[in-house]
Amino acid sequence: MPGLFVSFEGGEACGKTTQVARLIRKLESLGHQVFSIREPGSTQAGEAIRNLLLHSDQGISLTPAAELLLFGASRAQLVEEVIRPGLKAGKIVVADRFTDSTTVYQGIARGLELKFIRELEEFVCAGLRPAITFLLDLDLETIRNRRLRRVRPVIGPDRIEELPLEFHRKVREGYLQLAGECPERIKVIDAARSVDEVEAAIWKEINAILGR
Ligand code: Z5A
Repeated sequence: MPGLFVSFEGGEACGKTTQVARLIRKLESLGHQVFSIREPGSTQAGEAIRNLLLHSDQGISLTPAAELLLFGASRAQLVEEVIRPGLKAGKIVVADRFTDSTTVYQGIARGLELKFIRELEEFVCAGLRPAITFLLDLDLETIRNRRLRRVRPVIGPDRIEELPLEFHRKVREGYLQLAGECPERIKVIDAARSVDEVEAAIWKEINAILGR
């Protein structure tokens, strides 16, 4: 496909939203056609699923299997409605989370079967995957501090953020394990540095891809 697909991954409050916005601004200033998406969400159906998964009282008792399938449903809609058309039109698509989140959160941290998760990914994405993924790696203590400082709308922590520290430790280790398995695609970025330093590290990689 002619466009470029970029994704950002990491534990909560690692700086994805901040860096996605900066990357979009920089690419636009250089004349690229670019847009961002977030997962779950970024379609009408996806945003409704997001609310159910993360915020609504109706989602509190979701089982791990139901959770997995809902993340998959949101992604299926997003891939067909937004990502593929964008890439076909030659645009740069920047995703705040994609399939690696499911592998790590539902597979490695929740313990659902990884083989089925890969099959589901293939069913939903049919070979579509980011050309490059930035894993913003952050230790749990810094995550905690950033969470406390974060200015949040009144809704408070989401259902997954409220899971115990042990879950979030598995998330961090899971991401690093995945990055070790896919070193060509997943670039580990030390996200404990300043916003400007993280941005510069990301730009170095993107610039190299755009220059090819
Ligand atoms: N999930 C899943 O389980 N399975 C899936 O398949 C998918 C998702 C797709 C979605 O939440 C939840 O769903 C997520 C995983 C799960 N739950 N968790 N945990 P989300 O992606 O919408 O939200 P999040 O992951 O919790 O991220 P966030 O809260 O939006 O944070 P962020 O985007 O990574 O960070 P930020 O908002 O840019 O920054 C956080 C704060 O730190 C903010 O105050 C910034 O100003 C500050 N910040 C950012 N960078 C820096 C630096 N470098 N230094 C100092 N301070 C900084």
